[in-house]
This record gives sequence, C-alpha cells and structure tokens, in this order.
Amino acid sequence: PFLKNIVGNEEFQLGKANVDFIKDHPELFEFERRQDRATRLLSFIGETVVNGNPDVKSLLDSRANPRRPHLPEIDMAAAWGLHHEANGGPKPKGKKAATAPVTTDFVPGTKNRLTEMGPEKFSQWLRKEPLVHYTDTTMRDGHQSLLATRMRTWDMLKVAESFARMHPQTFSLEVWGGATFDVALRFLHEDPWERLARLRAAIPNILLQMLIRGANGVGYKAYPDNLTERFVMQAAETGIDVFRIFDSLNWLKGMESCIGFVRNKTDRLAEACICYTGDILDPNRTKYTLDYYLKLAKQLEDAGAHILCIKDMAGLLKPYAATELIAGLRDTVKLPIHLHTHDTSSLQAATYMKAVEAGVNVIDVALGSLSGLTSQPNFNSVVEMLRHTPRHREFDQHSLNEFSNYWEAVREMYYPFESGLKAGTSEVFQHEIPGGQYSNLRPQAASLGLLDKFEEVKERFSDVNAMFGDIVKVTPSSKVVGDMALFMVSNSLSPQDVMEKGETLNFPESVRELFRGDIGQPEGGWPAELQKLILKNEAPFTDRPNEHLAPIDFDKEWAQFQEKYPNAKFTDLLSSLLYPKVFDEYWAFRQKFGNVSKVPTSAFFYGLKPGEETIIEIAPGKSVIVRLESVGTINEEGGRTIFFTLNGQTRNMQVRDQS
Ligand code: 3PY
Ligand code: ZN
Repeated sequence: PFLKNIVGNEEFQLGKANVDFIKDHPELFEFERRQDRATRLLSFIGETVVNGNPDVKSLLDSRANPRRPHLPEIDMAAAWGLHHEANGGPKPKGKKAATAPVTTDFVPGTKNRLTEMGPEKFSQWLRKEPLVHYTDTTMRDGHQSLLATRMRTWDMLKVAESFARMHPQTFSLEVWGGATFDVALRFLHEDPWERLARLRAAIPNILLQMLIRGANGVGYKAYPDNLTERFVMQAAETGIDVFRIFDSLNWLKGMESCIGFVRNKTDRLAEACICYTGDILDPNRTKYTLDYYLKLAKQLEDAGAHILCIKDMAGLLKPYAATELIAGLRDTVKLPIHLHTHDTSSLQAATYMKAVEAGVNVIDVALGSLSGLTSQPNFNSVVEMLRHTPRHREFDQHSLNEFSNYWEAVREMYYPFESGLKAGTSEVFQHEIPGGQYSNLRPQAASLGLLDKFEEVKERFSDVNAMFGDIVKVTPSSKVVGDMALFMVSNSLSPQDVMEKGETLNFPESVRELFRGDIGQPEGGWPAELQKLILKNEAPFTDRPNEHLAPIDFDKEWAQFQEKYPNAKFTDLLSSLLYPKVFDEYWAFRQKFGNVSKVPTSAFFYGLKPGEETIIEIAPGKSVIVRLESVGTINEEGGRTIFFTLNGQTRNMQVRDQS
C-alpha cells in the first residue's frame, strides 16, 4: 500500500511533496487492507441481521409492542352545553355551560330527528340547513382506504359510545358496507352483522350509514333482486339509517331497484350517488361533462332518492369544478347534496371550501389520524378551516383531537396493512385509481411479484381505462381495470399488443364478465372491437344481469342452511348467500376458535410474549385474564407446549410449529 499510495502519487513523483503533503493527503496514509474493510462491514451487517440496528430497533419494537391507546374523556356537561347553545340557549362560559340542564342522557342527534320526521321531511329539513354537516368515515372508508379494511370491531367499540356522547351534532357515521363486510368475515373472522348491532347499541343518537354497490350489494357481482331486498331490510333492522347507493358504471338501472327497496321496505334514507370521474373543467374531456352529471342527478331524484351524493371515489373533483358542480346540482334537483371525496392529491380541503361556499349540505371527513392521503380529508382541520365563517358548525375541538389521538395509537397495531403512500400525489389525476383500491392494488401487485413494476401498473391502469372507453372506475369496475392492468404488466403487453394479439389472449375472467355485461352497462356502451376480442363468440347481454338470476327461495334456503349450520342466525344465511365460500370458512374457524372479535387487537395480530397478559371480555361483564408463561421447545412430532395461565390457573396446550 505504501508504494501504491504515496510513491504512486503524481505530486510525490514530481518532487512536490513538502511538509504539508501529509496534511493535505490523509487518505494516502490509510494502509488498511481492502479485505479487512470488507470483513468489518460484513460483521456490521451480520450484527444488524441478528440483533437489529439500535437506532431503529426501538422503532421496530414499538410497532410490535404498540402504545396503549388512551380513551377520550366523556364530558356530558360540555356536550349538552354545546347543544343548548346551538339551539339558541345561553352561551356557555369557558368550556362548560353551567346553566344548561345536564343529564347522563345522550344529546339527541340526527337519528332522533329521522325517527321523528321520517325520511321525506328529514330530506327537506337537511336541504335547508344553513350550517355544514359532517359524516365521519373513520370506521369504514377511512380504514378501508388506509389500512386495507382491517379495522376490528374491538377498536371501534372502545370509542363508539363516547363519540356519540361527545359529538352528537355529527350528521352520520359511516360504519358499514363497501369492503368491510367481506373483510370482516374473510380476514378478521368476525360477524359483520354483530359489528353493526353492537355499534347501533353504542350509538343511539347519530345516523349510521353504509355503502352499498346497488345491484352488486356488498359483493363484486350481480345478485338476485330479492336477496338485495332482504339484505337492505335486514341492514335497516340491525341499524343502518342511510343507504349510500351507487353503481360502478353510473348505470341508473343498477341503482333503481335498490333505491326502491330502501324507500318502500324501510323507513330509512336512500342516498343515491353520481360517481365523479374525469374533469368537468377540461374542455377535452367530453364524455363526463357537467350536463352528464346533472342529467344523472335528476334521474336519481326521479327514482326516489332522499339525498344526492357526489361520490368522488378517487379524489378527482378539483375546487373550481366543485363550485360548478354543486351550484348546478342545487339548481337542478331539490335534494340535499352530500359530498364524498378522497384526499389522494392532498387538495381536497380546498374542494370542500368551494363546495361549502356553493351550498353543499354534508361533507365526508375522517378523524385526523385516519384522514388524508387515500382517505377522506381531516375532520378536525376542516372544522377549523370553517371556524368564524357563516356555515361553521361547532365541535369540541379538544375532544375531536382526543379521538384522533386514540386512533393514532390504534393505527400503530395495523402497520402491516399501511399502503406505503407517504405524500399526496397529483398522479391520481392521470391514473384515477380510487382511494379504497389503492391500498389493495399494491399488495395485489406484490403477490404477483410485480411490486417493482408498480409505476408501470399505475400507467397501465390509465391505458386500460382508455381501452375500455373511459369508464367510471369504482368497485367492482375498478377492480376489473386493475386486473387487466396487472395482466398486461405481467405479460408485457402494450395496448397495441392487446388489440393485435387479442384473439389468442386468454383474458382474465373478470374482464370477460365485465364485457359480457355482468355488472352493467357503461355510458356510451363497450368499445365493440375490444369486446369481440374478449368475448370471442359469446353474446353479451344489454339488460340488467340480475334479471337472468333466479330469485332465492328463502324458506327452502333457510331450512337447508339450519341443517348445515346448526344454531346459525338468519343474518348468517344472508352472509352465506353473498359469500358462500368465505362464510363456510368463517363458520369452520368460529367452531374451532370461538368469537375472536373479543380478543384485543394486539393479541389478535401478534399473540403474547412470555410474561405478557391480556384481558378478554368473553361475555358482558365476564372477563378472563390470559397470561402467556412460556413456550416449550419443539418436540418430536413438531409441536410445542404452550404454558398459559387463565385467571391464575395453569393451562397447557399443544400447538404445531408450522415453521
Ligand atoms: C367500495 O365499494 O368499497 C368503495 O369504497 C368504493 O369507493
Ligand atoms: Zn370512498
């Protein structure tokens, strides 16, 4: 090294090395051998592999060992004080209204009002409301869009009642439907009906809202009409007040019957959606214009909707477009207007500001820590945005922040389901991927080994939309566009390749079904050339797919069901008719392990560490303390003995080691 370093140096060779040479070139005097450096680096990596990097270790630990969520305070005096103030009573001094009569009763809210007025009058009342209303989506779309729909009933029930007590002026809580039904059964092994019933019991005063995909119910395909009818009736009976009904292609026929079921078979609210796509301000996009949306809104009003929703599932409605759209809708229909968006671009608070100025009645928000990005805009911050302005509705901000803090701590336990999106992205205006789909598309790409091609998947998503004729993209149509994009990326196909080689391609089943008309008809029909390539010789239908399905014979089905699943409830039959295979697996799991929705979330996802204990309320007022003492070594049969104590009594069990 001496020869190479110093003697080989040009300055040294030219005899220019004076006393400063050493100072100016310290690197020439590092004689360590290359191999030593590599060995030391290797041993550093080895140490990190085995023991972790101390700089990030605590971070990893805190994820696996999350902090305990702090339950928000209940202050009935403050809640009643705000209520009296809002109704013209004396203005409270400080935080509480000393003069307001205080009871432990819930402050009456929109649920009480709907019961008193009925849906028709309620709708007229809402249309005229001067102050803006809020729907909190934390317990449905918020976690569907940020955490792959994994939020468990256990975490919701911890704060459901206290939220209803502290924030009774909330318009509604979206707590059910969309993907939550399927995910609850399939991955959380819990009964979605039980979730709804328990939330209803905890929240007697605020409207509970669900998302229903019209003729596709809470599934991905068409169901017999009388199944959707029974589903709607049962959902109302179990606790739903507002049915937000949409069709994934904005096809009126896909929504009409569902609107009718809510109107004629329940005393609840039918909220029908125009799904927003494209950009009404862009003169080059001539398919989804302001007129298109206004016409659809009028048809939905005529079909019997009580509320009109603008469902901006990807977050494409820009602020100045909101001004045009909402002003136009207020002029066109007599219904109250409810606006739903996703903050994927991070612009949507501005959209809300313009919407509020233009007269929107209700906006969808999620509590701070479960808001933003692919979720809804931030409840806490939007309330502040409007403070001291004419349409501001008062909320106890300190308490809203407590709820946000609660959800922030809870969210840590769900870190494996985070979508990975770290900042708002204007890419959404190109790819138009719905917020609720984004957190699923990544893992879907990953499971096909395409994660490093995710950028390409997003580009293909937009190409596929163009190939399909620029369709509305929301579940289930968006899922098909995603399937086709993944198919093209994994087979290295360009749009041109698809058109050229289409006859020999084996298109994904969902694409075939879409082009056959299984989930309805898009505006302007399907592109004929592509449809022929996809369907080959199969004939598409152009009427309602549901009309090709035989109605369910409920008496017969119920009798057979009870034989197969003894002690099952009628709601179980509905779950099974929607998702037969998923229900069957859920049932088997439940027979084996019981009602795991009662297990605290940390133990549900991560088990217990030796020495750790958890409390499980197995029945109302009856809790057990479970403590893991130790885990035995692996035995000859590949099993381990697990040593627990249950309320202090030793309990051992054998568990097979799957590793
Ligand atoms: C769903 O259908 O689950 C959606 O959230 C659509 O936006
Ligand atoms: Zn949404």
